[in-house]
Amino acid sequence: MRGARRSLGLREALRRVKERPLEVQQAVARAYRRSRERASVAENLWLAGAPGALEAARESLEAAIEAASLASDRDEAAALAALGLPSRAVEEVLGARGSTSLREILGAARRLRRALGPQRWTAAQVRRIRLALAAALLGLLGLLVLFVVRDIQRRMQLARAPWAVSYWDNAEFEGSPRTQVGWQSPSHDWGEEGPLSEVDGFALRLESCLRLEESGTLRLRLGSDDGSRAYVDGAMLVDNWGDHGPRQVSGERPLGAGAHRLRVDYYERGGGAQLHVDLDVDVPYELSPVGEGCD
Ligand SMILES: [Ca+2]
Repeated sequence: MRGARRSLGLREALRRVKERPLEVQQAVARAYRRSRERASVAENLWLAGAPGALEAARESLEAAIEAASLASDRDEAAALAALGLPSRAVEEVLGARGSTSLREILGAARRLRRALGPQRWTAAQVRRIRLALAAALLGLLGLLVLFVVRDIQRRMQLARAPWAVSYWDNAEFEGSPRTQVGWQSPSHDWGEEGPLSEVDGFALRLESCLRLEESGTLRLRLGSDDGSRAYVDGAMLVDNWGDHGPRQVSGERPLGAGAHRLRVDYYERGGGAQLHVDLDVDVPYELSPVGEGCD
């Protein structure tokens, strides 16, 4: 019997919890929901490249540990603790910030061990647990390398792409932008969705450097749903602001030779979302990332 014993599945563990006193059932259910919700939030934030994913993943793990601490025996505890086993994205988040997060993982593992309470593990079980922890840490280290490589790629893209795009998760540009990415083209039609996780209620600021070989005239047309505005060297050129469906507004301005800073602000309140930026200059020009000489 002892030799044939296998770890309990989560479904069986949750069934067993239903036989426990009501307050224990409720506490496990709360921790279970929180763990699942935070894991989902962590995954969304991670996919969006946004801050806060690490914290959400940690909260998911801690909620799972809380559920495990309420278990009646070690099999049930192990199954409930498995709630905190993060999905692939969350694992990357946990492994993404170098030694700090690895320390967090080790800390969580220690807390989990304490939460499981006094154990009478067999030597074989202890070996298996150690092997599993070692394998998990090795896997996380691999994911850490992967994340670092991805982050370098993102930064390189931002440095090369002509449009630097700052993203706010509200339509009012309130607070700091949540993330910054590089776009080759400023025009997008998101339909009923958005560029990241927010379907409605987001804002973008696009910045680029327009370099003219000689004096010329810039014609700029903004089509957007909802509002958008374009600025050249800090002065507004096109005003297409306000809550509205797809609408185009154009403007033009003579510009001297050299570098000019372009900025397009855009926000989406609800419903469909699109932004089209059409540039036309009657002399040779190029768009490049905003940087030295274009401030
Ligand atoms: Ca809209």
